[in-house]
Amino acid sequence: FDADLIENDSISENNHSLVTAACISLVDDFENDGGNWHFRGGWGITNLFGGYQSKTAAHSNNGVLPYSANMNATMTLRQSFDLQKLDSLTFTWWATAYVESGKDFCYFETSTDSLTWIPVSTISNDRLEYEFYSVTISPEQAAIGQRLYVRFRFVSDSKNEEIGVFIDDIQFYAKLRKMPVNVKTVTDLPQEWRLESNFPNPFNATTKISFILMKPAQVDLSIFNLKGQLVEILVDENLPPGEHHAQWQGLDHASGIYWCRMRVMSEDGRVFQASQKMMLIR
Ligand SMILES: [Ca+2]
Ligand SMILES: [Ca+2]
Repeated sequence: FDADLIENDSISENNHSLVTAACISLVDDFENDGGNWHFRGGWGITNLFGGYQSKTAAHSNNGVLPYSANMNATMTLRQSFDLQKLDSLTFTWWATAYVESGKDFCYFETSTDSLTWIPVSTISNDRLEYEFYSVTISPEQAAIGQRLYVRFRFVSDSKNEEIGVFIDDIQFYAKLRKMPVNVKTVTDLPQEWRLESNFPNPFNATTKISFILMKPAQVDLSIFNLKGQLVEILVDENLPPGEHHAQWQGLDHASGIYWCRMRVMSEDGRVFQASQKMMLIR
């Protein structure tokens, strides 16, 4: 895995408190081996067919076509995640599938004990091109020490075997729980807005910035370079409560670190500000 630790600082001007959060972004493009995964019942790595953007991909029958009847093959990530430390965990991947419709399936499943598994996403059948999948898990009621395990599971019935399922460029994006520097002050933080970490980060062409408003507010979301110069204004308007998204196209800009700054003016005139670092890699 390529692991990046990205620090975000979010500062509330009115409360003199500092909240820090970190993100861990992990990517597996299967170009080396399948060492991050525990394969059972058929899954394996293949370069016999095109992967997503490059050759190697995981295949539901180790590159052998067609797949077998009565398969129950699993590809389980060796790493598990401590749910207590996470605010959210997002899994994304690219997949293409040619399987008997309504009879043979590929699921993405999660478990907290690696015994009982719950399907949370199904890879659709007969896609001519790789399709993007995204699953976000928000572990709000995690018990102390509770971990999350993830796997892909391919099942086939007794007849009509087809080409199978290819999966590539799996990404895990873990947003770590915010660690308050001063707990007493942080409990007084107004829960009126939140700037989420942009995704992906680092990014190459486009990154998505999300924020949440609990109440209507005037929002200014702008990009600055490291010299503090304004690069682009993404949002400058009155917005209703809810989750909002903005995209920043990095194509016209040089590689490097940029700041995304969110200023929120609430209806009673209070101003809050938060910034986060974004890395553009061209
Ligand atoms: Ca690949
Ligand atoms: Ca079948």
